[in-house]
Amino acid sequence: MKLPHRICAVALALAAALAARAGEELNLFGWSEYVPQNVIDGFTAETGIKVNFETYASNEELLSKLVAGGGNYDIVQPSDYAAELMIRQKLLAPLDAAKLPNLKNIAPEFLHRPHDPEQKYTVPYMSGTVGIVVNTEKVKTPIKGYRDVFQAQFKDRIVVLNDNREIVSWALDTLGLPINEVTPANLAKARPVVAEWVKLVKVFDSDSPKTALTNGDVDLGIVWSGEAAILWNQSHKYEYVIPAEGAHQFLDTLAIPVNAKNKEAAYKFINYILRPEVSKLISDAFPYTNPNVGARKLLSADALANPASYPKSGKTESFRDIGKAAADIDRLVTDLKSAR
Ligand code: N2P
Repeated sequence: MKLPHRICAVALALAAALAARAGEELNLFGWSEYVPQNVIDGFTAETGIKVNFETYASNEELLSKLVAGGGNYDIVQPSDYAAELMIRQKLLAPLDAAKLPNLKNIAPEFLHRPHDPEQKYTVPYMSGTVGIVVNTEKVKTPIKGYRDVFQAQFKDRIVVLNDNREIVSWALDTLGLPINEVTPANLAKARPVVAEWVKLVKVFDSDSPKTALTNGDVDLGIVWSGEAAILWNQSHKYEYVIPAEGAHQFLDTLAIPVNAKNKEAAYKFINYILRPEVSKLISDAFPYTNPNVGARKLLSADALANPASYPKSGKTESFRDIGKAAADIDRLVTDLKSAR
């Protein structure tokens, strides 16, 4: 065989191998503004696995799809409390740790948390808090807690997450009630507080609450820490405050639904995400609290000094699965929002 023919044969074999892999796909259902496109593209370039990416903006959206048996996903990205519910309802596949050697990169304090004590179903993705962001060029009074945000003088100058569980937890914290004790009695106490608050809010947005601040629509808000971290990187006039009453700290995870069709591809993707250099790309785009020790070593001093990504102090607490009470929260906030 002459050389050009040999090259041709090699090319054909390669094309065939690629075609064989062309069928491989991965259906990812994750939070919006959380998984950068360059990470997905890097994975596809390396593995040939095509990633179909669908997004949601709340755990409740994810759960309503999955609990109803809908969707055909290979990876989902529940927060801790939603993962806890999914484990309880047997919606997640137990993980084979042998297929996730890069799990060793996760710092121990992010493992074996109450939602998954045996670390059997979930892999930490990013952590963060929900806190107050203030445009200090526009707001001159000190803002330390929820009550300082929800003042009549800030009517129509506030953005908050479009997330019922979050909003109710701020009211519970303000009343000094435990955020995971969502009893009818506590909800009755929270109701008038939330009723007042929703009237003051201009924008409810969980996808990109930073946008209302950058385009000058609002001057302060209660947002995911990564959103506040992006604002801080744009300008230090945006201050991040962990509410004095207490803040919700979340640990978002990656997990494989029990009925996933492409489990091998899912393992490959999760293990890929756990590489320090890949995890660093996530932090670059969405500067939440990175639980990956190797990735943290790759972050710049500036990134690590971002007060929203890596707050130095503040009282924080995690959400737990609250079972049926979640529906009570939804009803309460939906009611009050429609009455405003
Ligand atoms: C990303 C939202 C992140 C975190 N847009 C909420 N748990």
